[in-house]
Amino acid sequence: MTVEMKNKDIIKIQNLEVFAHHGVYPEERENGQNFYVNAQLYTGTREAGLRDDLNLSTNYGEVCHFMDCFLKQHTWQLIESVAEQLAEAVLLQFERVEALQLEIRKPSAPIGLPFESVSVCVERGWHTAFVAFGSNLGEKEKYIQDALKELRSHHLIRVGAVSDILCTKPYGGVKQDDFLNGVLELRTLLTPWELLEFLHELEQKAGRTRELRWGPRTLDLDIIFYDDEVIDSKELTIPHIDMDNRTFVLEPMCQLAPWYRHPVLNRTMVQLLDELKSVSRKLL
Ligand code: A4P
Ligand code: MG
Repeated sequence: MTVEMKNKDIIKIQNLEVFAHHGVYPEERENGQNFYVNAQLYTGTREAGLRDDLNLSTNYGEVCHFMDCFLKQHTWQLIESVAEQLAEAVLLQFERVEALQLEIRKPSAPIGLPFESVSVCVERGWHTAFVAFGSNLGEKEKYIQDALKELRSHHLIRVGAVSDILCTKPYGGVKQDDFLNGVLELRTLLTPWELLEFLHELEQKAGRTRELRWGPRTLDLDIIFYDDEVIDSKELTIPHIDMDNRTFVLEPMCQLAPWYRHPVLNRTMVQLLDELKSVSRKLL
């Protein structure tokens, strides 16, 4: 999966030298060695460039000092961990950085053969997801509000706009109580699978049991979109497989992002809702 780079502008840092204590062997962790960091920060530079104003950009000096401190303060065995943790820390610390490519080089790795350098490269960034929520059992409103609170307190998730909460008739043929439904937008550093896992945890916290497909539930959290990704796997289908047949998803989506285009159906949310309504009219 590649990070969506909406911004093509790059601030590049090459071969920042940091003396630190990462390594599998105890002597590496004790004695330390030089690491070299190459970073490409994806961050809009146009406004700052036009106005010649550092406040509108990311200060590369601050980024270098931050990376130097971070790598010195921690100790990991693997340069995979160094890269992973440093990428996350930079993305959390510098809000204008949307994504980054990071290479951690370790030219003095204890390999016992002549070599120039080993390195790990990662590409990480913020992703935008739309999550639909629904409840039709027990304290419906409370389950939804509790989930929103948990989502807001996850350090790798930034909840943005939340739609109105609608009362909707059950869809899918199972006789059951009315639903409360809505959609929220979030930005996250989690992968789609990690986000799904967290949503499942929240469903479990709400006492969700899975007895009947499409049956009553205390809390249902579905990923509708994750950037423009198209994912078909055993546990996850993105865009959500049935969203275009559900007014209780399309109406809140139209409130949040009417212009958003479904990456497979190639229709905006407004178009999908209009089409669904005209099909239902024809069926009446
Ligand atoms: N899964 C695959 N893709 C996704 C995705 N994009 N987001 C997998 C979330 N989960 C996804 O879901 C079963 C499995 O789907 C998950 O374990 C996950 O790996 P589930 O929520 O456990 O099972 P379910 O809810 O019984 O089935 P399903 O098909 O997910 O039902 P839905 O789509 O959740 O619909 N009527 C109204 N008015 N409002 C509603 O909210 N909801 C449903 C259930 C029926 N009728 C409704 C409503
Ligand atoms: Mg579900």
